[in-house]
Amino acid sequence: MNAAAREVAVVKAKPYPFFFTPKTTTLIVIDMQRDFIEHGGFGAVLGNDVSLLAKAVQAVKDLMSLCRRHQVSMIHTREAHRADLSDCPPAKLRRGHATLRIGDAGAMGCILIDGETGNEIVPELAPLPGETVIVKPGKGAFYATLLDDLLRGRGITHLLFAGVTTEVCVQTTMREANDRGYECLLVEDATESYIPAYKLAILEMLRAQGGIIGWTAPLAAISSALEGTCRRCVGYRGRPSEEQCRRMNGC
Ligand code: C5J
Repeated sequence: MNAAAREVAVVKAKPYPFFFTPKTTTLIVIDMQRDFIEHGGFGAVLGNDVSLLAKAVQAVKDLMSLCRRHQVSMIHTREAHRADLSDCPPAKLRRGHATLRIGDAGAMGCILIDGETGNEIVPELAPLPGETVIVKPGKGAFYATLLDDLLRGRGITHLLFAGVTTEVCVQTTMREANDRGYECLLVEDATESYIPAYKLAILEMLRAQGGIIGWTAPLAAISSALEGTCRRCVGYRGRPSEEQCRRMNGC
C-alpha cells in the first residue's frame, strides 16, 4: 500500500466535510444491472422509464476509475435470486407486476435470477478480475450476505455509495451500513431513481439532522479530495491534511 492510500482525503460534502483514507474506504456500487437499467428487465416490467437510470452510468464509471487510481477498494452488488426462488420471500414474489413476476421468463431471461442475461452488471461497469461481487436476495446488501464480515476483515470503516435505485437498494444499504457503524457518503450524481423527486428527497433525508445517516457529495468533490487542490484552502497546493483543513475552516 503506498503512502497516498494512507493519506486523509477531505470531501466538500453535505452537511459538513467528510474525511476518509483510501486504505480504509470501500466504494459500494449497488445493482448497476441490466434488469434495472435496460429495456426488458425487472425495472421496465414494473412500468418504469429505465432511461432515467442510464443517466448514472457515466458518473459511476468515472467514480470507479477514480477509486481504482487511488487504491479505494470496490465491491459490486447484484440483486438476484436462485432459480428455484428458495431465497425469495413469498411477500416479495407476490408484489409488483400482476402477471410477470420474479423468476418468470422476460426479454433478457428469467427476471432477477442469478446467471440470467438481465441479471448481469451493464458491460460499461463490469467488475475487474479480483473485485468482489456480492449477490444479494434483499434490497439491502447486508441482508443474508457476508458483506459486513468482508468489510470488517479488510479493516474498512468508511463507505462511498453509488448505484441504483437511490430510494430502494441504495438507501436501504446505506441505512444498514450506518447502523453497523460505518461512515457513509452517497455520491450524488452516481445514483439515480425512476422517480427523480424521490432521489432529491432521499439525498436530503440521509444528510438531515446533522448527517443522521451520512453525507452526500457530487463526484467532482470526491475527485478534488483525491486528486486536486482543496479550492477553499487558498494558497495550499495539493491535498491538505485533516488538521490543515480543520484550521482552514471546514474545506
Ligand atoms: C429495486 C434496486 N428497485 N436495486 N432494486 O427493486 O433498487
